[in-house]
Amino acid sequence: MGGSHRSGAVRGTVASVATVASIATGPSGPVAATIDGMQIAIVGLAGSGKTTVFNTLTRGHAETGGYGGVTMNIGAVKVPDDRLERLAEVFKPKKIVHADVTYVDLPAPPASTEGHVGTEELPADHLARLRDSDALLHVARAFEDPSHPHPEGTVDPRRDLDRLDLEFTMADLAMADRRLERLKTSGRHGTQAERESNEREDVILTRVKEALEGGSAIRDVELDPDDEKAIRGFRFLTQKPVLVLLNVGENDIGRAGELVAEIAAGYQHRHAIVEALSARIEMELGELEPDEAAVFMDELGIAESGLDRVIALSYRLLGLISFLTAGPDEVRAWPIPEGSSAVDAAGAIHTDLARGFIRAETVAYEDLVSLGSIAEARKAGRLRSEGKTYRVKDGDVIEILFSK
Ligand SMILES: Nc1nc2c(ncn2[C@@H]2O[C@H](COP(=O)(O)OP(=O)(O)OP(=O)(O)O)[C@@H](O)[C@H]2O)c(=O)[nH]1
Ligand SMILES: [Mg+2]
Repeated sequence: MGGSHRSGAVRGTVASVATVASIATGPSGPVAATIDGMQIAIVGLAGSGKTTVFNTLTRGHAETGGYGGVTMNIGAVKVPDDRLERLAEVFKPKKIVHADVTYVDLPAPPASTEGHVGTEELPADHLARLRDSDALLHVARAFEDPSHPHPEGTVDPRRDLDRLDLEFTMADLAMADRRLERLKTSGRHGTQAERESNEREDVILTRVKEALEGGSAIRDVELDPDDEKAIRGFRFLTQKPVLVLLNVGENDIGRAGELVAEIAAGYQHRHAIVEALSARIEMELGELEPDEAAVFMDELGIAESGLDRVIALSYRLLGLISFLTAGPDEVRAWPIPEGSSAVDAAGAIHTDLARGFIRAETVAYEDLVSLGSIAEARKAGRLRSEGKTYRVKDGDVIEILFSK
């Protein structure tokens, strides 16, 4: 036992919580990505603008316009957070570390035919990425472009959304059916505990199957936490939270709000958000220097880039909040699920901090910046001592005290 320590002391020795890997992505070359952490799959019909959105988010240069491309692109994106810059003014750290989210740009699944579920015919690595993702970013084409006619002849985002949703519904249904079939034959064997667990699974999957057959997504089925846990392993596609992104044309930015309202009215699902973005414009903005971008935005009559909003929305969709750590080495945002406790927060930094947790010294971001320093916050009684079960709030600046 080495007495009590502060989280800042070990942070220097914990190089990085995330692992970095390179993933070959075909013609567009390798894209470095953070594998750990949350992943969002960008899905949508062929030519809807998925890769353009991916490039926008990651400031990447993956090839677009393949129309039915087969390349998977993976990239990590920093979650914008002005608070880190403000804290850096106070702490003058050596570095600033943003929370990040990984986006995976997946080719459109082939259409289903009699006896074949298109989504299941995706290459194994693509399907695994899709199933492992924590949320979906569903891009639907809302832009007109005579040089790229829509294969259906008309631009109709609602129709396209439904089409892909139906593909995912069929993929989930096929999986539920297979499992129910198996439970029917082998479910009666095993120990009593196994048989009971099989029966329970049968009941939940039957509900899920009925919902899917009725055209609902699993995200709309009311499942209690135990039910959810029982089917978590299936990684159902229609259970994932979804951000619908209407990819509007450069001439339609003015009526994007109207279109969002119209589509959202017909897309009332739990864990679903509808937003609009002009992917082409955002991609071009991302390639400009900040002052050039400001001029371009002025010309287009747009007040703010939609990009930060989309990233922030995806973060919220994942149910994440950020707590902050600040010191002379680094100022950092840490993503944790909403509802996490102080000891969970400690564990997000390092397992040693969770194991030896003594207490968390916490101050709200607003208090810290208005008072100017930790010492002043302490004097003003705004620095609180919190125990293991404290429910962490977004923007809490935390230092963990722990024993080794
Ligand atoms: N005019 C216009 N064209 C766009 C916009 N977004 C994408 N495009 C164009 O539409 C075509 C398809 O865009 P991609 O981003 O490659 O679409 P995708 O969904 O990745 O396509 P696949 O991967 O082939 O399924 C490209 O030629 C893009 O330049 C937009 O907002 N406006
Ligand atoms: Mg693409």
